[in-house]
Amino acid sequence: MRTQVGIIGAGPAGLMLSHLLALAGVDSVVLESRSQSYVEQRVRAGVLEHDTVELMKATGVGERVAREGLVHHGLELRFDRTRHRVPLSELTGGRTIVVYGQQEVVKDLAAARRAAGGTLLYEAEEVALHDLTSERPSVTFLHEGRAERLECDYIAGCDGFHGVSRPSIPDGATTFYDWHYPFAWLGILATVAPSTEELIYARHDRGFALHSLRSPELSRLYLQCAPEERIEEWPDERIWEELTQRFETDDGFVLHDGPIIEKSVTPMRSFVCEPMQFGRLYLAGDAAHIVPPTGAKGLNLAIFDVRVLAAALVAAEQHGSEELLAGYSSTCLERVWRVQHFSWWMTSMLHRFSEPAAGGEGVALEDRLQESQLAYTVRSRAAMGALAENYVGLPQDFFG
Ligand code: FAS
Ligand code: PHB
Repeated sequence: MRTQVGIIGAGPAGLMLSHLLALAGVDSVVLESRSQSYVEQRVRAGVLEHDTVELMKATGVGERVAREGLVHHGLELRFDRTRHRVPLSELTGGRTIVVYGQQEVVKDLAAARRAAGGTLLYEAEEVALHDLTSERPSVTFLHEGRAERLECDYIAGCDGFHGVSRPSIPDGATTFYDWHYPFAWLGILATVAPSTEELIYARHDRGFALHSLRSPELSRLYLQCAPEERIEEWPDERIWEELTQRFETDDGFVLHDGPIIEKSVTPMRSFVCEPMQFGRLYLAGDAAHIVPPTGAKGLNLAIFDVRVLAAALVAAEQHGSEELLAGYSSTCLERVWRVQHFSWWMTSMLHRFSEPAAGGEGVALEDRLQESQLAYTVRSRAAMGALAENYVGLPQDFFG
């Protein structure tokens, strides 16, 4: 098999890259190790930045997100039993976020690739990358029982954190920045109408909680738990009891509970691989960086990467210029570190890092710092503006 760009992974990064390349007349083949149904049902992100949605609309895959996506103009910070609204659009010249499930984005992109005659090979096994520093890198894999070799000009590693691309780079050619947080998120999907119009980020002595949503009938909620937490220890009643406590207010907020149809525990880490390229292999999305989901940034950052990569690959394939490709990693890393900082900042402001001391004695200094950060953020227009502009997503050309 032969193509111009071999893409490993059919998540949001791989599919958007294949889509953008096709629009510019550059050929690609996408190899995905899981089945189509698995990839299109995997519950992950739910918040899309302003520019992610604008890109979907501008490239012909925005019809359904425009129809079914929930446009939000604000979010709530909740602490000390009190609500504080952050008017995102007012503070950012009208920019918004859209609540629309990641699996819906993946479905829309995959459907567009199929409609355009794109090559998406699911259940590709034993994917291995070769000759990354040559002019003709290749990928070998097993598909429908046949051994295949895909010859390419370039390879895009869009296979997530646990993929094969990043480990294909020789030791020493990259530097890893890696930090594990001392907690995780227990996430649920419940068939109950959301108890809120906008997302609620709650800081509580018992730990963080987030009320998000997927539709007027489907709620998505998360609570801070221990990294080694086991789902079996969390029957539905215990989850709703804990969430009810963490969202309590003095003005009578009621959290509606209902049947839980999905439960998962997500570890929290900040990870960056520098540079995001080796030879003719270019890493994008979770293959190169992981952010804690508190800032709702992972998917949006993956889309930013492939926007930059698509333009660079088109310039190389159609104009023979590798200048943009040479600058791919440094261009992305400016935004990657900004988003890393914002996600760490949101996580640090809203999660408990220490066990609540019995009877409040010896409350940790960090608790006081968090309370001060929150109190300042909801009173200072400047601080709230900084949160808002990062949350809706900085403009694509923010770093020039
Ligand atoms: P993905 O992991 O999505 O896709 C990689 C693909 O590669 C997968 O389909 C995988 O099966 C495939 N693959 C792996 N190994 C392979 C191999 N050897 N060969 C072939 N294929 C292979 N981000 C947000 O922006 N907003 C949010 O609200 C948000 N919430 C989140 C909530 C949770 C619980 C989690 C876990 C993450 C959340 N994220 C959020 C982050 C998340 O969305 C990721 O950043 C996003 O999936 C990254 O997309 P990709 O880089 O395409 O990687
Ligand atoms: C989600 O809806 O899944 C979601 C929303 C906001 C976050 C993380 C996840 O910060």
